[in-house]
Parts: sequence; C-alpha cells; structure tokens
Amino acid sequence: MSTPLNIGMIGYGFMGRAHSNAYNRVSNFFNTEHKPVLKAVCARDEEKAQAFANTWGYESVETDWRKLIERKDIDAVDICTPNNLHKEIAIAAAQAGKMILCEKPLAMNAAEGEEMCQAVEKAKVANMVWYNYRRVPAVTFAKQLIDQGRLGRIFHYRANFLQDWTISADLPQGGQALWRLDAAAAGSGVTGDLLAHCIDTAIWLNGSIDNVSGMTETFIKERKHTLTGKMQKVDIDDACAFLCRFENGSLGLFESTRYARGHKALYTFEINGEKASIKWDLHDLHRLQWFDHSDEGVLRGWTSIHVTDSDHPYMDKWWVPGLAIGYEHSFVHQVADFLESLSTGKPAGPTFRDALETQKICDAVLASAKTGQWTPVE
Ligand code: SOE
Repeated sequence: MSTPLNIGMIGYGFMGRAHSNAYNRVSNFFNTEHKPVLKAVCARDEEKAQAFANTWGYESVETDWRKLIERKDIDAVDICTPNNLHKEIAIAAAQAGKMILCEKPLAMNAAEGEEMCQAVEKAKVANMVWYNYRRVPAVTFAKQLIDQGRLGRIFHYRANFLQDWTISADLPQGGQALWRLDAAAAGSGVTGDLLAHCIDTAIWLNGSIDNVSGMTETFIKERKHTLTGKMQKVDIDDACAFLCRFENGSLGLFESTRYARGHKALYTFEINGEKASIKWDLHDLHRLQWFDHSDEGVLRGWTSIHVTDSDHPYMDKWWVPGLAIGYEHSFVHQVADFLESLSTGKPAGPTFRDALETQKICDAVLASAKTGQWTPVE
C-alpha cells in the first residue's frame, strides 16, 4: 500500500527542475511507502508555469503562492524561489500545516532562519533543506568511514567551491537566473550560495565550527540591474575565503569564488586524520580518494575508490556495480530519505535547525570579513 505525498512547488528555475526530476524518478528506484505526486507548480507567469507543468507532469498551476499554500490537496511545499522569499513562504506554509522542503541556503541570514525554525517546530511539520551534496554516494561513504573511526583524530578540513561564470563585467545583476548577483534577493554572494554547501558537508562530516576568520572581495563593483536598467552597486561577495576552528580541535580552510577562470563547479574537500586521509571532487563525483597509513609501507599510496559497488551508500538501488550515477541522483536520494523519514518518524537532515547552523557560520564569516577580526559562531 502506498501513500501519496502531494507536492506543491513554488518557483521553477534550475532547482525547480532538479527537484521535479527527483520527485519523478524516486519511486522507480526506491521502494518507499510515501510516493510524491506533482499536484501544482506556482510561478507569476502563468504561461511559463503551464509549460513547466507540462514538461514535468504537474497536474495544475497557480500564480499566487498563498493560494497554493491554502490548497487542501497539497501536503508538502517545495520552496525553489530566490532566497529573499524563503522566510515568508516557509512561515506561511508551516502555519498552514504543510511539510516544507526548502532550497538552500535556508534564509537570507540567521535571524530569518531562526524565525523559520520556530515556525516549523511550533507547527510540528516535517522540514528539510536541499543540501544535496551530502547524498552523493562518495560523500555519504566518507561520512561512514569517519563515523567508523577509520580516520582517527582529525587535524585538517579543507574545502573549495570554484566557479567562473560572473567574470564578465557586462553580466547584469537581478532578475530571473541572475538574482544570485543581487544582494537584495540572495542575501550574500558565494558565501550563502557556494560556501554554504561546503559548510553543510563539513559540519556533517567533522562537527561544529566555533570560530572563523574570513575575507571577501567584490571584484566588479557596479553592474546594470535587470529590473531597473540602471547601473547599481554590487553588494554581494564575489569571492570569500575563511579559516576556522572546529569544536573537535581540527583546523579548517575554505575558499569560494566565481572568478576562478577554468573552473565551472569545482567543489572539493580533503580531510586529514591521524590514521587516514580522504579527498573528494565534484568533477569526478563517484570517486573517493583514500590514503590509509596502516597499509604496508611499500604499498602505501592514494587509492581511488569507484563508489559504485552495491555495498556503497544508495548504489544497490541503481544499476549493476561499476556503473556510475551523477549530480541529479543526489536530489533523488534526498527525496527518498525524506519519504523514508515520514514512515520512520526520524527526520531527514539537514532539517531547518541543522541548516541554521550553516547560516550562522555564513553570518560569522561575513561579519569577520567586515571587521577583520576572528568571530565566534553564535
Ligand atoms: C550557482 O551557480 C549554483 O547553481 C548553486 O546555486 C548551487 O547550489 C550549486 O550546487 C551549483 O552552483
């Protein structure tokens, strides 16, 4: 017996496609009791929303998100809008008793995030934030190795997220697709958009971060705004780097930029422990690099593990050993875990409360970049 989970999605950009694809595929591969049904998609432009609904299989269209939230036939609201709308929609959805799946980052800042946490906790509705990289099998496998104690004491955590798509000064800010360059819609630049991914993975793998020291730069100071047509100051961070101390005593080093010519989405991390080290790279996402100091000396070296065995996380649900899966599958895994959580009652992470920790670290990094001081994470 399966139970339908009626989804209402608000927003339909890049993430709207990634999430819709995940809802459509999950039940073909994961045998969960709850099964998503694409009930409605909401966007201001009815024609475009209808075209999206036709492509992805949504049963209906709304042009006002409040109407979608009021609908009795919607169980879960998926928020795929720019960041400045997350809070208002999430609070209204929680008050209407809807489950919420919210695109990352949780909010514009930690103060907003706290209000959202209180709303979902008061309403006791299931909630989750789409930090999808946790569910790349090689990354989940790294978590298993760390939890088994195979790295021993951890000394260093290093992560980068490098892109190059905003180098042209002619690129406008604001509007569809380019809202990520507009601080009023995004909250911050690479810190909230890219480093937030690195931070979410880092605190999941290596625990909480206590203190940070950050620096940011905005290389192009003014860009034409798509909505006003005028040249306007750019208030987002184009690049950000920070040092930090983890609660477990290890040191962290993080860097992100959209000005690393030649890199499109190079998310990498490396963790060095007393007994072993691991490395991962989004451009080669099904591999985990592993160095084990307990190997015999003459044979010791970095091993490239092809994380496609049926014993590897999630992989028994896909093809036969040796056949790789990709980026979009991390979203399928996240939906599968959310659906499973509805049966077990054990929340699928990151919940809003988990993602608030990432938000607080982002806030501390941006505050530190302003003051030039080491800053504690609230
Ligand atoms: C930005 O270019 C972006 O699309 C982020 O918004 C996503 O979260 C990241 O996964 C890929 O890059």
